Amino acid sequence: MATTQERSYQALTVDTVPSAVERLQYFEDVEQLQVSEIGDGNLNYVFRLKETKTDKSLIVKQALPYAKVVGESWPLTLDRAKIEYLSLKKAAEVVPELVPEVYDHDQDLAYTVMEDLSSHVILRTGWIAGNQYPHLGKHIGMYTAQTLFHTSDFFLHSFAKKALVRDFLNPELCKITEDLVFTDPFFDHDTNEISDEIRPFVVRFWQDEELKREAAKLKLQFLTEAEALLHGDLHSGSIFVTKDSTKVIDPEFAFVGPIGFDLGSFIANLVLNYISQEAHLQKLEDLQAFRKHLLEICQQTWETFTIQFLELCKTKGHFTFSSIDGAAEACIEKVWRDTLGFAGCEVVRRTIGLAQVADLNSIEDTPIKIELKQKALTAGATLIKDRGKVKDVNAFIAWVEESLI
Ligand code: SR1
Ligand code: MG
Repeated sequence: MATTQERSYQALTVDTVPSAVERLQYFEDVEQLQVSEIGDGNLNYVFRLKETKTDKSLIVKQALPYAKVVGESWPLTLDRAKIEYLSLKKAAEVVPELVPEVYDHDQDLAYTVMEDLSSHVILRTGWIAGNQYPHLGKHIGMYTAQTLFHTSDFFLHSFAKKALVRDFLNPELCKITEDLVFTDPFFDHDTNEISDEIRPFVVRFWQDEELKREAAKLKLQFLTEAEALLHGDLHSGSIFVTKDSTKVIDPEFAFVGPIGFDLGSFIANLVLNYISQEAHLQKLEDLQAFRKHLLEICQQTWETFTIQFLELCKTKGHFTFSSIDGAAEACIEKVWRDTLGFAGCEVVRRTIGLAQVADLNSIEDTPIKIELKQKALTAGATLIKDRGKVKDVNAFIAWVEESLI
């Protein structure tokens, strides 16, 4: 039976969306807006509303009651629009410069009105084109340190933390990740997308029992470790960039989970781009320079995250974590291990699971694409199985340089 929310829900169209922003009184005349649907994600409608006369614009993002990437056969809760809205508001409390400004939210119609980021590009697109973003590592390190620390037990009172867990339960979207990231790609499941050319390699990959055991441990961590409020889907398609600015968008998968998951998602998508550049950048010197840049971003992300997180523990953390030598540092060591393991799962999933990445899939030369996908699968498996052996970010960078040439 349809819930009250579903009964009052209606999908917006280019004709009806102007009425959704009327109450904001942001535009001079909502009748004169130019409206286009620009969503290229897997789940939602994204409308851009522009007023030529004033040169003002806004984005209206509306959740659909099903997963757009699959169709109406995959129903999906509208609650995710509220989760995304609340999560963006929460992030804005600590890193307002790293998220889009949010102006309005309608729970029944499951839409959020926010800043238009048309001056930015999606990081995945920018990276595929070989563009460099010199401040990105610092920005993502800061975003993760600030959002994760301030929603963890290092900062929150125990009661406030439990309330946060309750407010961001998000079971349906978590289940998508539990299935698509931690389960299906490790088995011959019908959600996977595996071409005939790569199938024999993948069949051997599925026979690795140690790999499946380690992936199962990571899934259990994802299910049970309520460490901090995560973005939940921090891949390079969830980040808008210019040379100077970074904006993290789309936290509809937010829930209280293991801290390493966000960092792992980001690093995984960086690794996928690193691998794919062998096909995108033709000149060896360009390839080497761009890969060096990607690894610098990785290093800056991790170092900024750890420095800021530990500093916050010292200055704003609870007595237990600020006063006992090594207590916060031990957490960081665990987060590093988890980051590598979660990165491995995300690499595997984006290579053979549902919702793959253009970094690899846009490669036109099929034999090269297959070779690079095999490289990605091997790298993902190594990250999952050897996550405890790669001691720090420098060791990780050395491993990438050695094994992903
Ligand atoms: C059915 S949703 C597929 C994927 O899109 C989102 O970006 C998440 O990564 C999700 O797993
Ligand atoms: Mg998304």
